[in-house]
Amino acid sequence: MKILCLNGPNLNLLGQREPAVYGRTTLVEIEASVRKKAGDLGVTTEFRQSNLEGELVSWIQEARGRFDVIILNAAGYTHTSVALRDAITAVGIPTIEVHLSNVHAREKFRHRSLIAPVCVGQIAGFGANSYILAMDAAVNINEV
Ligand code: CA2
Repeated sequence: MKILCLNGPNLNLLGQREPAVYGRTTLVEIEASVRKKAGDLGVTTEFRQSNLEGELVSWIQEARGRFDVIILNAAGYTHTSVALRDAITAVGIPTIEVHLSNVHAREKFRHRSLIAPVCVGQIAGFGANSYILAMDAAVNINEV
C-alpha cells in the first residue's frame, strides 16, 4: 500500500508559533513519526507540504494510479476550497481528513469542512497523533 500524506498552508510553521493551539511538534518531526509508522505497518508513504492551493490540487490529481490512500490536512483550505473537494472527487482515491486541533471546539468558521463529505472520515483533535491514527485508518480502509 502507498499512502500520500499532504499538508496545506502554514503547517510548515508548526512548533514555531501558537504552541498553545498546535503543540510544539514540528512538521519535520511529524513526518519522521509518519515514516516510522509506515515502516511498522509495512506500507510506503510520501509526505509533502504546500502553501499553494493549486499545488495541492495537482498533487491530488497526480496521485491517481500511484497511491492507494491520501491523508490530507488541508489546513485553512479545509474550510474554503471547492477546488480541493473537486480534486478528491475526481481522482476517486479514498481520502482521510486530518487535523491537529479539534476544529469543532474552535471558531465557528472551522466547523464547516468543504472536503469532509468527499472524504472517508475525519480525525481531529489528537495533535500530531492524529496523523498516526490516520495511518492506522488508512491500512484498514478496505474494511470500511
Ligand atoms: O488543526 C489543524 O490541523 C488545522 O488544519 C490547522 C490549520 C487551521 O486553519 C485549521 O482550521 C485546522 C492551520 C494551520 C496553521 O498552522 C500554524 C502553525 C503554527 C502557527 C500558525 C499556524
